Amino acid sequence: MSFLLGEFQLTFPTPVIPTYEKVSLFLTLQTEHDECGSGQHNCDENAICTNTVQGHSCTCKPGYVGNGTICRGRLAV
Ligand SMILES: [Ca+2]
Repeated sequence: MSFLLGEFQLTFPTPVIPTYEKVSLFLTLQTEHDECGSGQHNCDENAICTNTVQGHSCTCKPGYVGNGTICRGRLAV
């Protein structure tokens, strides 16, 4: 038995035993948003946004340094 929720696929063994952990994970994924796809992120324009469960992460693109929220170009040597 499996559910397909956007980019997530949940596969449960059959028969499904809806433990608290599984139900909790299911609800978490149902309320998950793709901040990167919807533009609701705070990544620098020179950062790569990666969607994660209940959040997102920002990583500066190659050639830029920073914490993801602020990325500055690195001077070529
Ligand atoms: Ca997210």
